[in-house]
Amino acid sequence: MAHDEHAHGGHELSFMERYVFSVDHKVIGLQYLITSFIFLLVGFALMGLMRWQLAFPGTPIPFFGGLFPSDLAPNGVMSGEFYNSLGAMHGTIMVFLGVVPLAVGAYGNYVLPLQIGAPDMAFPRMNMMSYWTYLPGGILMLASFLMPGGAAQSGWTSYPPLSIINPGQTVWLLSMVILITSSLLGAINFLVTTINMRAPGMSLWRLPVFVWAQFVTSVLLLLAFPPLEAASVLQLMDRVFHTSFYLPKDLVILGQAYAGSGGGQPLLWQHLFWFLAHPEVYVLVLPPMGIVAEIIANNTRKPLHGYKTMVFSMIAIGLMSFMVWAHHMFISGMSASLSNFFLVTTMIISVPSVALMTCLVFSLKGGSIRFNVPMLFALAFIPLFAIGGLTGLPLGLTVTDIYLHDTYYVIGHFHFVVVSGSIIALMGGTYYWFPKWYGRKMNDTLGRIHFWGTTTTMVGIFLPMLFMGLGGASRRLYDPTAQLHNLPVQGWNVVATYSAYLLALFQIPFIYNFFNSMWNGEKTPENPWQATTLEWACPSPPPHGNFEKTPTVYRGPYEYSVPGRKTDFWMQTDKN
Ligand code: HEM
Ligand SMILES: [Cu+2]
Repeated sequence: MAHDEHAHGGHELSFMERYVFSVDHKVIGLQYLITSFIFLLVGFALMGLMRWQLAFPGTPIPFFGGLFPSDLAPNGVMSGEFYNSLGAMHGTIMVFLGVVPLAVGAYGNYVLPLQIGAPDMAFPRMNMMSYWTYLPGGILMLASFLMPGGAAQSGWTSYPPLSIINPGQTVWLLSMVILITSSLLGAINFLVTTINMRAPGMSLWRLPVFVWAQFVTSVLLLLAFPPLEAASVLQLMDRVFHTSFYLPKDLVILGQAYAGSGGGQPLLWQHLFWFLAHPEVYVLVLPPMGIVAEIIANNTRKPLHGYKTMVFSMIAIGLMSFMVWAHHMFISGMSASLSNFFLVTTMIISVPSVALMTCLVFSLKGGSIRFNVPMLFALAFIPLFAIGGLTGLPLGLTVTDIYLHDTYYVIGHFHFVVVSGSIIALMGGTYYWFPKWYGRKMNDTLGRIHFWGTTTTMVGIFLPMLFMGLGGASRRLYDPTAQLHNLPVQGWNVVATYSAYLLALFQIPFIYNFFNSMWNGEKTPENPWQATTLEWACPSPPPHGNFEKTPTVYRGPYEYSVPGRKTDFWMQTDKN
């Protein structure tokens, strides 16, 4: 309270200033957390509908089928157009409204200023603006379902000329421009905060891996998003003002010559899109890796193996991620020398990625591991994410990609990365930092049920996708049984669908646990995990301004089990 008053010119904060239009990074972090969890649920629900159609094509959607307008789902049976909208919106919502805002907006916002010993972000008002552009952008994206013809239908990649046809695409593009603006505001803030706001003694080599991960991520967002923002504006012009940036001459749509077309380049969009979207993959992955590193150091009770290797690997990944984008376009038509270039850069970027994973594995060696709930998630991340990463290699090799491109193998590959990789790590992060957010612990038994249920059902969803893809099943198909070549693997679609519904059930204990523990969880002290980093050197939850007085940092982030010390952890703020 005392802090609030002097920080805000001596007046009491109203409810609105405190919880709605707050400039406090912790409140904004929690706003991002709740909002992005809700969007994740929405994205998941859309996918739940699609999964029904994939497993049992042509049969009415149970329970909900009757709720949809008859043009979208006549007699409760999903139409092809509706399927396409669900697919495009699932991908878009999960990536841009779910995982990135959760990884960066929520965890970054809450934890980064604490870990560097800062009272807040460098630009608190800009931080608030970032959230308040994200939320309307997200709502607008959802509202696009109300457009005539429904929401966008050309995948989260929105390739023209297909994307130019559908009115929902206009709203998709508008909302993307708003969301990108929000991300840029956040990225600048994170960079300036990390550079300028570190506590005395917090040199770069004393930053926790999580901070480094957020830093590299912010550089990626800052450099990769503007081209897509510009590209989206151009596509918007094609749609609304009938320019022709992406439309070739003599385009014929549904048997009719398309009046607006002429002289444009569909491939231009693909390049601009993937110039963002490949770095975006690392945006989805680096912060979760940072979380896993924090949890592993804390629960093996020993320093991370290869801290500097991890940091240099992340920087290398950051730089290289701008040189690999066209591996998504091997079969869009490019010369052999160009595709070889992108093949080679893709193989090179996998080296630092493997280095990161290797450091995490070696960090386990010789530790006396505490198998608490956050650690279970961190441990599961390693093999599951590795499946995601390694299945990417055949997609980066031109020869094998010709076969695998646009099959369910691709869907399996990147879902191992973003679901059983990123999301698993982010869930672990919730259990890990919850005591800091609310001064209470989440229930352990419910956490374990959630963990085992989630990890096993995830494998049950995504492993079948790899099998189906290897069998040749194409992605983005409304009715997989309409093609003979899909029939032999159709059974796997049923397995994946039931696993997905089970996965949904196993989120109930998590949601209950989260909200129940906010009020009824076991009370915890300031540093319940006996961790070393700065966020554990202030009260839980931290007051406005975070630290009672500016902390001084004396040592690196992971001084666990230092010989000769009474306790097995040595906080960064402890002088001796
Ligand atoms: C348990 C959770 C999830 C399940 C069961 C699931 C399932 C699916 C399925 C079945 C498709 C393929 C649709 C088709 O080919 O027609 C798909 C596409 C996609 N998913 Fe997910 N998904 C999940 C979570 C996520 C998450 C967390 C992300 C991103 C962070 C994500 C991103 C995407 C993207 C980008 C596409 C491609 C959409 C397109 O074709 O343009 N998904 N998902
Ligand atoms: Cu890529």
